[in-house]
Amino acid sequence: MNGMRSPKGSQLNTGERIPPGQRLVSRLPVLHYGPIPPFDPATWELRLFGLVEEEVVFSYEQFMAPPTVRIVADIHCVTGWSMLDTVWEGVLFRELLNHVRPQPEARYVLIHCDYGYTTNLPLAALLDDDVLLAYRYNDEPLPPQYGHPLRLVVPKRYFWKSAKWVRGLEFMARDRPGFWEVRGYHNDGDPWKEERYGLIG
Ligand SMILES: Nc1nc2c(c(=O)[nH]1)N[C@H]1C(S)=C(S)[C@@H](COP(=O)(O)O)O[C@H]1N2
Ligand SMILES: [Mo]
Repeated sequence: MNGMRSPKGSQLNTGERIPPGQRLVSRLPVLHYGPIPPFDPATWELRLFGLVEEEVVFSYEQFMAPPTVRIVADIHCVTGWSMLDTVWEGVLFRELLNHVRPQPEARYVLIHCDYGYTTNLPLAALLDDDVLLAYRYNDEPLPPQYGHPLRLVVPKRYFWKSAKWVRGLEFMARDRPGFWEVRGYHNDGDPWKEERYGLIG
């Protein structure tokens, strides 16, 4: 496509940032299953449940209170596009552990979204310093199609793990595959290892 490639010089610089089998795009494509959910700040909540000492429910206002961080991340979609230097602001996932205490057996998290979309990650992976629950993108409020009011951003995994419209975090002792993981996508989804598809399907 026209205008999708960087000029020659910067392509050399950015080449080592593009995992195998990926091509660069300059705008974030909109990709999801199903419709964009409606948002009502009065009824929206984020639920932290499962293997936690005590369940926590954040209202929209409460969730906006913890300190904000800003990350610049390269993201890679399993369908083959990559985008460099995306800018996200929100709350670090690991900051949530100041608000909820996972039980010692909790080793995995299932992310629950509106309309039943889910994705699974090891708790350890979510504690990385670049994993964010984001509510701003490129210095603007997160647009509805990109997950408003809240999405997960996990730069080290293919982008289907970066769940939009997040409503619940379920702490679990055993791993449980999410929406795409059940349908044949790889359980881990590391772009640098080209973990696109799993063993099922
Ligand atoms: N809730 C929800 N989150 C989702 C999806 C979805 O279908 N529902 N699709 C995933 C996939 S497959 C991709 S590639 C990215 C796309 O994010 P974007 O539309 O912001 O580029 O969202 C991910 N998060
Ligand atoms: Mo995707």
